[in-house]
Amino acid sequence: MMLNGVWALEDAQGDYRVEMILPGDGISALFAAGEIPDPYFGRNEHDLRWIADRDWRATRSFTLTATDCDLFLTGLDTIVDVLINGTKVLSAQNVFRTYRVDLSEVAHVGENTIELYFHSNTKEAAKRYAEHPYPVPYLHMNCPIPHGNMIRKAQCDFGWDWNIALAPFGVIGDIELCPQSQTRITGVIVDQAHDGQNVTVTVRAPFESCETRDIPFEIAFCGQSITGVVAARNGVLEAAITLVSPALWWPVGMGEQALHDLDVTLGDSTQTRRIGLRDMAFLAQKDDVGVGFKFRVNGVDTYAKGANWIPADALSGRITQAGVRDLLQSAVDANMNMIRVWGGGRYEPDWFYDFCDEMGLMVWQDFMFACNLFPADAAFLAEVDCEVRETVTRLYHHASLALWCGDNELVGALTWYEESKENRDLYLVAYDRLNTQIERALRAVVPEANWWASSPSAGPMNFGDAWHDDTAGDMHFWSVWHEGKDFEHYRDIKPRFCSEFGFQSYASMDVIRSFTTENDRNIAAPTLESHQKNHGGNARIAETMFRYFRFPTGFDDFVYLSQIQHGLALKTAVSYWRSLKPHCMGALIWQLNDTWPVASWASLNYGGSWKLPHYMIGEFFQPVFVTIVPEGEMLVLKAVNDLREPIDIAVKLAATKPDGSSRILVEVNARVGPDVAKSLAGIATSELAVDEILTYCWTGSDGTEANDHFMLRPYKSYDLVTADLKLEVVPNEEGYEISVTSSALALYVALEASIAGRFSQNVMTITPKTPAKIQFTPKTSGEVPIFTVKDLHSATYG
Ligand code: BMA
Repeated sequence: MMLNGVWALEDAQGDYRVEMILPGDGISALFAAGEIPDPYFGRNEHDLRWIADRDWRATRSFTLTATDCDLFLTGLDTIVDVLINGTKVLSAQNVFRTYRVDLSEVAHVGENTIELYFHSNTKEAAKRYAEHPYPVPYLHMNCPIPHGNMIRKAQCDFGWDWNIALAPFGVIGDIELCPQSQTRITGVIVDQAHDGQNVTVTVRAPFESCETRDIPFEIAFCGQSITGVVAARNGVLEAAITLVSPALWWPVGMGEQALHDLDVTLGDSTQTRRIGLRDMAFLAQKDDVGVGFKFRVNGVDTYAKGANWIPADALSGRITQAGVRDLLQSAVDANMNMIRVWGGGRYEPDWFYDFCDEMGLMVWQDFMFACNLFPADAAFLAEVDCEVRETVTRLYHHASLALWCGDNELVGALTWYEESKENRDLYLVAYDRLNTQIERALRAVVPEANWWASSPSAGPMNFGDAWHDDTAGDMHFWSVWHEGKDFEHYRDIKPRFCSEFGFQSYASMDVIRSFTTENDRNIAAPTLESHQKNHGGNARIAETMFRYFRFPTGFDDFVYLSQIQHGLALKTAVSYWRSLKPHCMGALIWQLNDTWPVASWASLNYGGSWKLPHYMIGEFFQPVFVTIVPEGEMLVLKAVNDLREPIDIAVKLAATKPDGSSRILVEVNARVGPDVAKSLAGIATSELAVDEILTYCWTGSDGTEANDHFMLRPYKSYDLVTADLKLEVVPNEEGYEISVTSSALALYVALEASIAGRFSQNVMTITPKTPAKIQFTPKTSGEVPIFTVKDLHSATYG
């Protein structure tokens, strides 16, 4: 019996009494009841922090016909007492765990009450901080609400450089009553051994039982089954099945995502998992340069293209499966094959990883520790131990699961705080205790798991600056955004694997409209400043525009250009790093999604629509891709092929003037082998006249057709002319086909529709000779959209 649904919520002072839907959070409940305004609108956030400072109580009743049942509670957020008929049965203190409570002694046949007493998380965190024998610092810059690091709750709930700070309370998972069974399977852990053709699947199912006789079991997988009996009362059921040449699971773009049901039955308990068969190797090996970092799937080295994932919403009550699926699908649609579940959020629910399995999206899974320092006393470590074991047991079987990573940026964080700078010994030892505890708990469940101690890291036992070390391990390369370096600086490094880098932009206009009034729509308006959580972020966006562009004309031009420069920053990095393959084997953009409407590094808007950079990502993550790499006085044309077969590629490179007139410089036809980056041609920069830019297009035998441009100097130094863009819109079955023509060179041509939907491409280089045809697919049918268009000239030369 699910106890999800409607509960009664009241604060301990008795001021509020509203309905609360579980799973859900208290702030969403207060908003739904009309007690508070929309937290995401305007500057409302700042008037709502009192909610987290109170204690709250959620109650409901339920009827039992028998009392021998267990209560399962997942995602109690966070310091929560559970009372049944007034008797306390649980004191929970870790949102990342599932708790089980035996109700047989406290419940009765008939009506019972359950109460969740939510202690103020902020007060409890502050109390723990005060009681701790030495100060445990947290990142003030990110977290307006202090001391979140003292409790096991999503760290970004206390604010982050992209998050609203509300420290919500509630329940993130299910509350379920189950009849006590004789036998209970508590996990299904699946190991795979691939020997080229055959796959041996070893299933380990820990269980508890109060049976007095032998317990029969059956494990059924891919048409085979193993049966037998176990004599033990508690233990691990273990069996292996070997399959000959089974259909394998591949990351998207490399093959199909075959998934097979695995059924494990022990006595009266059955568990089912969907298993994808794949050999997921993580290789961090010493080489001539330093330490490599790559994934090898089914024997094939795989360039990881992806982004970092943060929680789908700041308020868990607003998260839906459909919304999350849509965000992940957008990652795949932009040619990504990996997502990093970042350590300042949460372990996601089972269905999240099911979606990733289905979509072929590899998952890099952090453990939930980020940027702050953390306690390392016995009680804290005991919580961590339970959390890690439960999480690994729950998630390990997923085909998409590629890597377990100890934390986000905790090694670097040792250098950020006065306390840890002054007494590095203490904090380094505490860090190592925590990190070792995480690794031990992981290995206790899966000895052979793919493990990386921290991100970024230059490798085992290396506690140096992995942010800037491009010889070893993974990097978080933030010099362009956080240190204000030029975009070109992305080409000064050769990462082995860049697991974080990014640039910010504003949310799209429709999203901005959703949280502002007319007066707020100005880059310096207090509401827009409040919807920018990175100190100096708006100034960095504006200042970067000065470096590269003429200044935009109106507010919506500014928003447009912020997104173009966001995409340009990412493209500069990725197109170069992909050309370094196999030295560099991955680029994960910071960040995919937003938790609320905010200016941020996300390429998707809050709500899931595509910002312009997301369209650009789709282009520069294409499996067959051509780019220009400046090398001294030369511009080198490079092709990258991520496919497993060779392709024939034809590239035309021209010098084009702002009026659209152009002359061909190079035409090449080349065969590019599987999985390589290759130089195709080079031209001297001196071949370009001062007002010429490079335009180039390529076609691949795999069907790729694309084009791009490259400028030697900042855009602002070219005298662009009006391109007189014309749209011709023809309705068709899926929506609308739009033809765009221009009378001159038009850069960063971007379409906008008055209704929600997706363009087949956007952000285009259009010349009189190369018009564009775009499909627009509305999200819902009905209203006829109005299309508008911008390009660099219209937005910045007005
Ligand atoms: C990285 C992340 C986050 C942060 C982002 C942008 O370091 O790990 O902590 O939001 O940078 O600053």
